[in-house]
Amino acid sequence: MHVDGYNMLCPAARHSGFRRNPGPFGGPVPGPTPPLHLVERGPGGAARLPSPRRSGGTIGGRCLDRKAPTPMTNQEHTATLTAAEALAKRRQLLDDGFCLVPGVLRGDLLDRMRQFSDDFLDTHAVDHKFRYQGSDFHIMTKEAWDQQQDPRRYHDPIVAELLNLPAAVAACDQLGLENMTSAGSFILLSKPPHGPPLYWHQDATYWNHPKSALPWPSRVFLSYYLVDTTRENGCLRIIPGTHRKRTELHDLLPDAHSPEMQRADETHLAFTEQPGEIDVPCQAGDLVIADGRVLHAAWPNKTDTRRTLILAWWDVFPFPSVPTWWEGEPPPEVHADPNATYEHSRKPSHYLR
Ligand SMILES: O=C(O)CCC(=O)C(=O)O
Ligand SMILES: [Fe+2]
Repeated sequence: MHVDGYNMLCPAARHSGFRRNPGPFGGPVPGPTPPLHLVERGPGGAARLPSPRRSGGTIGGRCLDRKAPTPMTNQEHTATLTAAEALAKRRQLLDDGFCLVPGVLRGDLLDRMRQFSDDFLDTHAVDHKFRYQGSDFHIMTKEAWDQQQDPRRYHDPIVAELLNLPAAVAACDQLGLENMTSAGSFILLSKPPHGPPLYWHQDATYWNHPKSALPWPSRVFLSYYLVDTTRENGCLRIIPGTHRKRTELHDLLPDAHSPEMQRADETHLAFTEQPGEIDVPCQAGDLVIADGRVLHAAWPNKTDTRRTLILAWWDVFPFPSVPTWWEGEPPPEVHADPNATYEHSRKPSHYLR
């Protein structure tokens, strides 16, 4: 992929007085983002302003693009959630494990994301094992790629543009998603025309860690479908609440994206309809924010057109931090040793009750 022309904000620039967004992404935001004060009701019903936001989310030491090639005006690109809508969406993310913010990726960048993904998919074959996901291409910022130099991954300047998308930064900020960090990559997941469904799974890999029991997310995926989605072309399905509540299905599913799951055929239980499941149809460019623990799947694509998804993982509320807007006593798990290490596990543990 492209190597030239990547304009990074280098570490030195971080200390050169360049204005950084004090919000969740910690990345630069062109133009002012109007502050939004969410008012929550305290236990006694009293309105309460959130405590001052902690400053300085980072991108994990990874620099992001200093300026987007096409300047964006906040008029066009700042999220338009009202304070009440933002609170409702935060509530939904906590209760159901996901929420949707309409119209976040728009205009020129949406067009260029479509062009980029079509060009990429037209020139890269998909391994058969990824047929249920459609594709699984990891595209990184150049800087993130330089740190890993993984030949199975790619890099392109458009990654930083997407990760820094002002409307997404503003939406996450409005929701109160604090100290978000990204590894500097997104995943290109494209269901081809007449592609199969995606099995039920949850993507959390930290079930041994006490943070997997917390009522707020530790890791979220931010998804943009580049075409409108419906059941017909393979929209997302979710079982609301399963990020925190164990169901029978949890214990019956193979680990997400494991060889066992990839070998299975479509008669496997992971492809069946489930009680409580809902469709999450999207308009192209809507932002889906989902908790990494929630059970989700996708319908098959029965149309002649590719259904492409761009998905980026973000860590949020780094353990053992408590959201500044949290009311009352935080759960006991936040008192676990923050320096302890835990083996990765995709299997829901006793922390899922
Ligand atoms: O294709 C989709 O809609 C969801 C993809 C997904 O959840 C995954 O690949 O882990
Ligand atoms: Fe997933």
